[in-house]
Amino acid sequence: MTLPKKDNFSEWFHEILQFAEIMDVRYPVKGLYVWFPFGFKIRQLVYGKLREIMDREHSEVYFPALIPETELKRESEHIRGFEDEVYWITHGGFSPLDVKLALRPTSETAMYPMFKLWIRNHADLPLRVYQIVNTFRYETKHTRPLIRLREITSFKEAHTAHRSYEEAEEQVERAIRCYKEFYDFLAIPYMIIRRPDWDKFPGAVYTIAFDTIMPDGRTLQIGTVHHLGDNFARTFDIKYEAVDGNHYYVHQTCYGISERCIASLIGIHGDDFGLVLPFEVAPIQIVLIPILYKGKEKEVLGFCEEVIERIKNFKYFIDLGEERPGAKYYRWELKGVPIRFEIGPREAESREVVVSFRNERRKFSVSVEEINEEKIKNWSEEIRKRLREGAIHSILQKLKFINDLSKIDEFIRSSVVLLYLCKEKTCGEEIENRGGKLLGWLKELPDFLNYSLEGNCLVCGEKGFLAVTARSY
Ligand code: A5A
Ligand code: MG
Repeated sequence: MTLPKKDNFSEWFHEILQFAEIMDVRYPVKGLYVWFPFGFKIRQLVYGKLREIMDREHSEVYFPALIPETELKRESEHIRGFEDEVYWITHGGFSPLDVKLALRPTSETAMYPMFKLWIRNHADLPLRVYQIVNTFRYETKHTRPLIRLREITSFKEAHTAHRSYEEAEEQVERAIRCYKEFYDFLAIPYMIIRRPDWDKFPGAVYTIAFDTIMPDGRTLQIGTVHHLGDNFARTFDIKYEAVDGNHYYVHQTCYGISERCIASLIGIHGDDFGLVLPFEVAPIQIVLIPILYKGKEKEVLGFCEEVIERIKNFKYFIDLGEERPGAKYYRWELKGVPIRFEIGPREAESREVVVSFRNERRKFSVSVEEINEEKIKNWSEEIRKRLREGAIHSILQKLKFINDLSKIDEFIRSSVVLLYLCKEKTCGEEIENRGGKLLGWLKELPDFLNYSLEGNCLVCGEKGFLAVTARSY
């Protein structure tokens, strides 16, 4: 059994989840998968960072997984968007329920009836909460582990309420900053794209998405931020008493990230040898491989102890197993351990360590005296920087800027296409009819692109903005 080459991305992605023990895909319900212990540790580390970021300005809550049909159906656009994806609970034992219960596809309609009770006057605002829960969507497109699930196991959803449309808009910006920090931490490059009006979240005024590009050239939406205006407030009658004594509807936002963040982490950084992880989210950060020769064990192991003393504040593992060093290298590379120390008699003698970075598979030696916490933290930063550079390099190869309508057919099916487009639906359709999906308009320019955000619409020639089309997951 060997891992398929990453060029064959779909197969590689599927196999690596099993090989590296991230997800077990053998669970007998379509679209549901099992986290292995190793995969779950990565999840814990990744979501630990997400929690750290959210906890600065949000309070964590927990709302029930079941939503009464009466609440779910109150916001008409929202339910129209989700009705074909909802799982229903109709019975308790043998008794039919008076009110059917939905398994939450997302939690607006679970939370907002309670927001009505929680929010009394302006002092209760802004309200900012989040939860990390499972949600259920009866997806009809091809399901895939970590990418399109019917039980999303790691749905981080934040919900906020504010005094005005403008304050909610300011929250949209804050949410974007949170998600930037999170994905920069993971060294995942992204485009921040405002979705077309006809493709926004059901019930939202507008939707801004984070999209990344996977190695097969398809884009993956790895997070979304929605301005809800007062749409849900009107439906759920969420009002506050202002300083002037009048009652006004709140304005809301919500934003979410799922385990797609881990799909992008694995898919974008991994290689033919397996997982490649940023140092901070690796369950094992440094592995020591002692190379033991008869008669030299004591020197080598003694020297290893000395090295361990210097890295004990990190997650390290010394592999004392019986296998050959090569077999150990292979296993820990598969698991994405970012840093490997090889320590044999020669190293013990010269008081040096052979260091190998997983991302570059390049070896160099350092003297033991140089190994300390600061050094490792520098290495960690260096690894993150290189991972991001590598990811950008491969993303740029999949992007194609087009300024001539006649060229579009050549690239629209094979590349992520950048082009100028106005906001008219007819112009968007003209492009989509040629085979790509319009993701929307770049809200800001990523640091890896160098184009003007404005130009003439390629279809009608009127004022347009830098748009992106793609084949997407
Ligand atoms: N309440 C808001 C936050 C919401 O539900 N937004 S959303 O529908 O866009 O979902 C948030 C994010 O979850 C998406 O951006 C996408 O990255 C992820 N997501 C959506 N459906 C998914 C699925 N079936 N499997 C995995 N991730 C999914
Ligand atoms: Mg959907």
